[in-house]
Amino acid sequence: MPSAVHSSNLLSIAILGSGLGGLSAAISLRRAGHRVTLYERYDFGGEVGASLSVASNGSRFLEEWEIDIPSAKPVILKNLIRHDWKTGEVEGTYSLGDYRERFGTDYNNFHRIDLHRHLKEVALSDKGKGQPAVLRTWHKAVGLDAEAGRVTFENGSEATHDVVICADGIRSVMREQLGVTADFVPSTSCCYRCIISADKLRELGLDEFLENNAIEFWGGYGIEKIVMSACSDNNVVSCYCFYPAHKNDVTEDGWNISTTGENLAATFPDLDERMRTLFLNAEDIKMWRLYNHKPYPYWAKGRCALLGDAAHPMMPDQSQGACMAIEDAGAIGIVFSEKYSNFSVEDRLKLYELERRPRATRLQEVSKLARENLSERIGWSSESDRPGKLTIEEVCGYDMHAHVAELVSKFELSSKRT
Ligand SMILES: Cc1cc2nc3c(=O)[nH]c(=O)nc-3n(C[C@H](O)[C@H](O)[C@H](O)COP(=O)(O)OP(=O)(O)OC[C@H]3O[C@@H](n4cnc5c(N)ncnc54)[C@H](O)[C@@H]3O)c2cc1C
Ligand SMILES: *[C@@H]1O[C@H](CO)[C@@H](O)[C@H](O)[C@H]1NC(C)=O
Ligand SMILES: *[C@@H]1O[C@H](CO)[C@@H](O)[C@H](O)[C@H]1NC(C)=O
Ligand SMILES: *[C@@H]1O[C@H](CO)[C@@H](O)[C@H](O)[C@H]1NC(C)=O
Ligand SMILES: *[C@@H]1O[C@H](CO)[C@@H](O)[C@H](O)[C@H]1NC(C)=O
Ligand SMILES: CC(=O)N[C@H]1CO[C@H](CO)[C@@H](O)[C@@H]1O
Repeated sequence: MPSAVHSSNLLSIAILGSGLGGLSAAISLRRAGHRVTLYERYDFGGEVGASLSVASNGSRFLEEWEIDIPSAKPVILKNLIRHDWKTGEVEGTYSLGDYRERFGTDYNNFHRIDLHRHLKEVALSDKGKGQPAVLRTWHKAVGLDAEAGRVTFENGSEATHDVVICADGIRSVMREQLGVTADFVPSTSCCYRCIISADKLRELGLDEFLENNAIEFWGGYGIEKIVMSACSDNNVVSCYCFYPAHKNDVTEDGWNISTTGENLAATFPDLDERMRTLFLNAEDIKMWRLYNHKPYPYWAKGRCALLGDAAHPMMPDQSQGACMAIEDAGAIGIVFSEKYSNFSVEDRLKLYELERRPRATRLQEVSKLARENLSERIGWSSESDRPGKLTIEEVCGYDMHAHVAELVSKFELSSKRT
């Protein structure tokens, strides 16, 4: 049964794209009392992905939304570990020991597919606060009238909603429909993602990688870097392997371009032998072309706004892409809560942009800085050795509810002035 909702706040909201961003927004908006329809171009057959870490300010929203986090099978991170590139010897450990005490939640490391599956269940479930969202698969959005809130799909059908959230990923087509042209260049880095099962690792005598509850790094000063972590209740180990793009110049684009363990191992000839063994036995290996996107001039127009990678694609080097999409979803839920129901749709979306754009832009910038300098990554950067450097405190000590309220007071002042 839908729970009681103040009817003046009830809106019909479309979300275009049901990745982690779109699904999170569906959850926050149904909880805020709205009728949500998700439109997704595919049907999730053959979903792919590797590990995604969700730091406290993303996890905070998962808790706020009453997500049953254990059923998305996280590994709770306790350490960051740095290895010597060639020998694999441990060079440094940053303990996250008191993380929950300091930041209020665990530092959860999920497999993308586990988190996606669970968020989808929660968004569509009869249980939980608000009305279940409706999911329409095989609905590829191709056109958008921002003022009218009208979406056109590939087969010519249309839908009109009070609000349209465009969560259609880094290659967003809806972004262009809002008049934003992406300004981006291919990075000089590419990345392999691979996963290997715990059973396989045990067979190979590499059980040690299953016991650390850590994100483990090799390299990271310069383009080459390996980032390894376990996810899926410690049943899967996932690696991101960054290398100079010229080595094989992936030109294809997408999340599902496969390659072989031989190619992967050959890319890193002088790496720790244990990692090369892992690569040769990896079970699923994908190539990932990286791009540097400049921040977009605006996110909101009329009844529409961008969210997640569509709004702020970033380098993966601060592990904040999924977290930022979850934070966006948190913000959209706050501005569309009962508390701000006397604002127009247009103003609420502007408020969302004001809340989110500066922080996401900052994360985009510092993610780019961390691409070739591990010392810029949060966790390795707590001691302030450069003014303005991103720290764990800045990322995780951010109180969005209070910040939105503060923006609203300024927002009202500025609208009174004009
Ligand atoms: C298949 C896949 C695998 C990924 N694997 C990893 C990974 O291993 N590691 C990592 O760090 N990040 C990965 N990512 C990216 C990561 O999920 C995002 O950076 C982050 O979660 C933000 O998500 P998002 O919802 O904004 O975008 P995305 O996760 O990209 O989701 C966008 C969604 O919109 C849909 N869509 C696109 N265009 C349209 C359209 N015109 N109409 C309707 N629907 C549309 C897509 O099918 C997709 O479901 C992956 C993304 C995808 C889609
Ligand atoms: C990804 O590629 C594999 C084959 O390499 C295929 O079986 C799977 O369906 C693909 N997934 C998607 C979402 O396209
Ligand atoms: C488009 O696809 C939807 C969903 O499958 C269907 O309901 C609708 O009738 C189709 N419209 C046209 C014009 O084919
Ligand atoms: C909305 O209501 C609050 C009081 O609850 C008031 O301070 C604010 O000015 C109102 N805003 C608008 C746009 O009407
Ligand atoms: C890497 O980052 C650290 C910390 O900000 C900085 O002191 C150092 O100069 C950077 N190194 C390079 C090569 O830019
Ligand atoms: C928006 C949000 O959840 N912010 C939180 C970030 O983390 C700090 C520390 O735990 C909390 O105080 C904030 O509420």
